[in-house]
Amino acid sequence: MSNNIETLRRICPTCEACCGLIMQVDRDQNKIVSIKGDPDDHRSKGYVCAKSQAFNYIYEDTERLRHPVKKTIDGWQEISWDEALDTIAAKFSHIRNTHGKDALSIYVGNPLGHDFAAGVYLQALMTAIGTERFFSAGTVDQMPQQRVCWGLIGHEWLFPVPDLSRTDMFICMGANPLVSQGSILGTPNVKGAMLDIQQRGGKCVVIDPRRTATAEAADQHLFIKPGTDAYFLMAFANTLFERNDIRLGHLSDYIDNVDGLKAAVARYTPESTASLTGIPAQTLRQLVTDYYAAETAALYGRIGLCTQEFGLASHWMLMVISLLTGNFDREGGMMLATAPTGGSGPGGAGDVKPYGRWHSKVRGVPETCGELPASLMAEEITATGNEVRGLLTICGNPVLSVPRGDKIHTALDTLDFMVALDIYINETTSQADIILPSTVHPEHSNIDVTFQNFTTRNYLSFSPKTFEPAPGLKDLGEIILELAARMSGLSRDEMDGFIYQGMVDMVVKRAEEHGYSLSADTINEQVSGDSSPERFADLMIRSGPYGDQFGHREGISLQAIKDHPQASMDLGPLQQRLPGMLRTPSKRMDLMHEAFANDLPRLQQRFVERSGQNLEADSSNDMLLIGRRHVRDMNSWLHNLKPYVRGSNRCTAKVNPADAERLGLTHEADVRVVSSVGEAVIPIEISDEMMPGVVSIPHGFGHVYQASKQSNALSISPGISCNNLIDESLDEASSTCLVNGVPVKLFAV
Ligand SMILES: Nc1nc2c(c(=O)[nH]1)N[C@H]1C(S)=C(S)[C@@H](COP(=O)(O)OP(=O)(O)OC[C@H]3O[C@@H](n4cnc5c(=O)[nH]c(N)nc54)[C@H](O)[C@@H]3O)O[C@H]1N2
Ligand SMILES: Nc1nc2c(c(=O)[nH]1)N[C@H]1C(S)=C(S)[C@@H](COP(=O)(O)OP(=O)(O)OC[C@H]3O[C@@H](n4cnc5c(=O)[nH]c(N)nc54)[C@H](O)[C@@H]3O)O[C@H]1N2
Ligand code: SF4
Ligand SMILES: [Mo]
Repeated sequence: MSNNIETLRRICPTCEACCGLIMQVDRDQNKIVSIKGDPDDHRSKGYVCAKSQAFNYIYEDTERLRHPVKKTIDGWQEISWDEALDTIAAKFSHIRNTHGKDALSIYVGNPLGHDFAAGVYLQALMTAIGTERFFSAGTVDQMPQQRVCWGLIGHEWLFPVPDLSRTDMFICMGANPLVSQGSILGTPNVKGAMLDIQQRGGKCVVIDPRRTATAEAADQHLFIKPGTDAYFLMAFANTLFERNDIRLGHLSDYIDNVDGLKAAVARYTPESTASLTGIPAQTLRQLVTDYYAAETAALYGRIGLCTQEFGLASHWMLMVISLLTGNFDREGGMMLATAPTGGSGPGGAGDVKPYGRWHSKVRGVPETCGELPASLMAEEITATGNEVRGLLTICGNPVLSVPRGDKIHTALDTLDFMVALDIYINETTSQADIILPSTVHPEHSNIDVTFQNFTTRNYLSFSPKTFEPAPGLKDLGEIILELAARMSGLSRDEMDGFIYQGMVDMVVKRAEEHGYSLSADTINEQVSGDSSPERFADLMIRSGPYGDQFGHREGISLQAIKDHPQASMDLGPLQQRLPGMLRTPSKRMDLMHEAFANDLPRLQQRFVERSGQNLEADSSNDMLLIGRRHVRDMNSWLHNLKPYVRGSNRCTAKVNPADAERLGLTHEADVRVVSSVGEAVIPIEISDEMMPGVVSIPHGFGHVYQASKQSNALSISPGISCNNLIDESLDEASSTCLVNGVPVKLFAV
């Protein structure tokens, strides 16, 4: 080790927890020597998980791309940035001019959320391309929550989070934050937070078809049959009405249609839903009693509630129950973060209806919040007479992460031209004609703008650039900007200037809303940052809820967090934000908004169909498939890193001993899993952590495409892709893919 060692602080960029890290960096070797949790980080207090090293392993991975490449008959060939960007712009423009804008398509994956600059410029590129065929990981993720937040609060990105540090009761449905490290629940060390609740005399309850690590840490775990949460929650609400104890609290003057909601849930009682959900009526009634007895309670749900048949209805009911019991927007309940980069005032009314403005071309599925369901990619790409001819993927691996990934892989063969902005040649990007790699986290600065909106404690963070990038690399934001500019017939600087000007106009407007005047000249004089994206962040922070308003008051700026001894600055506990932040056109909350009300007939129809089905008593091979996350995975993209794929195979099917016995399955032997669209053979794990009738297989595996250049993923942990077993079924109310509660049959091999 050299003597030129520097100690740096940054935020871990790998998941939403955003833990604070201390790194030792060898300046001579351009290497990170060690990464540890920062004990002085006010949120994580030294906590880190196994993936805290991931961004360094990625930085060092020799198979990571470090130059733009194009596909030739002789394999991948390095090309210059100018050639790459000019070719892409020319090809995409040609397709658009010849076949219209919807002959182009975009898929955006999850890691983009961890790159502030890329997020800023993405909007410009989407506008420049203008396609209705926009897909993202969001439709295999949080889309029901977006539509619920839009419907009730008028803002699709203002999500309630459980106020863990002050709640007396935490009910966690369809989430496993001890493994996922929390999603739309920004708390490093959820296990510690749950322990604190218990030590204060509070209670934690997990409702999940699997007894997860989170369930193990809770006081109570209830098995629920996959896809039935909406009925459970409607029966929960019904019980509130039965008790005649509705407490609307400080929002009572802003909530409409309580009686309509009461009528809508009337038929769903603890008794009428018990056989469907698998939760006995008495257990549900006791839970409601406990929930009321708790001074404050946070009722939270995540992926298992989103990506299922009634994702929207489930999340709608979560929010409604919080509202009916005064647990919404109050300490200890479900609250809204106040992000330092966000708007603080009333803002524009949500007059744009982010639903059904256009439809998918093949089966006419309505867009939700600007997106079509990712599982429809294959059929949209190959739509006869209306094909997608040019595709751009950004930080995404839909071939593994989206239902019918195999079909998507085949559909990609039919494209005239495909471009991937990605750091690896993997199952998806190997189908591209050009791949543009970008710098990775140690090579650019970052601000966790997205996740500051989902936190349980308000903060502002900044991660400095650690190393100068390898010579062949550009930042992802820069690449997106260059493409947006070329697609708009502008120079890079002109495009950047337009975006900057748009932000300045927004800041001037924010100032007006807050009753002070601010000129563009003052802003231009004062704004600071080492790059355009940093200056954008400075504009947002200074005009935001804690900002110095460019000298109009004491407050923070980008420089303040750069000067801070830690990578994250404490901005205090969550605050009450309603009714001030209500952005619905009426500035009120309608419990029977059409987003939910229109789904009631479908709920009722399925209730009738499913009632009477009793999985445990079933002697057939029918099972319901759910997912599973492991602490060393991150969807599909960490499987080339040896430290994270060593050890036993995690891509197994887990079933309950009773099912194993009935179906003649032996622990660690293979089982054949057959669905309506595919089949796979996979080792079985028998565990009573599974609810009878339910089988769990993780996603993100299936590294079997030989064109991929991830040799460790291919050789050490190929696994199978459960998404090849999952069809294009949707939660129709939110156009979200259904990856939990999928009917499959199991057969001993
Ligand atoms: N069956 C099932 N399917 C699921 C889920 C499930 O629970 N069950 N979960 C869903 C969820 S929640 C999500 S979010 C999606 C994820 O879906 P995706 O985001 O499409 O999938 P990932 O596998 O995370 O792919 C990430 C891609 O980003 C690239 N990448 C990583 N870091 C960087 C970077 O710094 N720069 C660039 N340019 N590229 C980078 C990786 O190489 C990889 O190609 O999967 C969904 N799929
Ligand atoms: N280690 C690791 N961490 C991750 C990721 C990863 O891949 N690996 N991915 C990241 C991403 S992109 C996201 S979005 C988050 C997701 O964060 P979480 O939502 O916390 O993660 P999951 O483990 O998918 O939790 C979903 C839970 O829902 C349960 N479930 C399935 N079906 C149902 C149902 O019908 N009803 C109920 N009540 N429960 C059901 C499953 O058993 C599972 O325990 O995790 C993030 N963190
Ligand atoms: S919990 Fe998330 S942010 Fe914290 S160390 Fe692990 S991957 Fe990084
Ligand atoms: Mo996700």
